[in-house]
Amino acid sequence: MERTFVAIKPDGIQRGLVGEVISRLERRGLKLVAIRLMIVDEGLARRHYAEHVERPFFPSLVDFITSGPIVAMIWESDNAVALARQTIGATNPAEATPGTIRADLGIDTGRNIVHGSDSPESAEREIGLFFEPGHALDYVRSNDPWLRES
Ligand code: DAT
Ligand code: MG
Repeated sequence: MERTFVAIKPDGIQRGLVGEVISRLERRGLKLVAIRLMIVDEGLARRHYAEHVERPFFPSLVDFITSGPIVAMIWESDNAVALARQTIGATNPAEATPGTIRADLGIDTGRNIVHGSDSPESAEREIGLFFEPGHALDYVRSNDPWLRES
């Protein structure tokens, strides 16, 4: 089992898309194991997006992600990182595949609703930034045998 970090960004909350985003990941079959409604401060924003520090859009990205509450989550499944990224869609909603969250719900790269870790290593790092160790729950879902053959 793999875990990935997904966050509904401030635009997703302000537009009332929290349920929609969670529902899409749930229906895909991923399992929610941790969730937190929170404000990201500038320090956390800069650490989370550290790989982009030299990019021209970095200051507006930090402003945006700190502009209102986000929903930070950990989702679990086989291949969770890739599956969540696939359900989320490409970075630019205008280029994302229809059927993905970003294509169906957005139009602009700077307002693309949701974050998803891009690798298992990023997921581990990002989970560590947003959650205390041991915060994620281990639990059995009764429909798992209907979702996975083994
Ligand atoms: P992703 O969120 O798909 O992993 P990323 O890691 O390359 O994409 O970038 C992080 C976020 O930064 C992205 O969700 C939106 C913003 N961003 C990326 N490229 C951008 C650009 N060219 N102009 C404005 N914002 C951008
Ligand atoms: Mg990224």
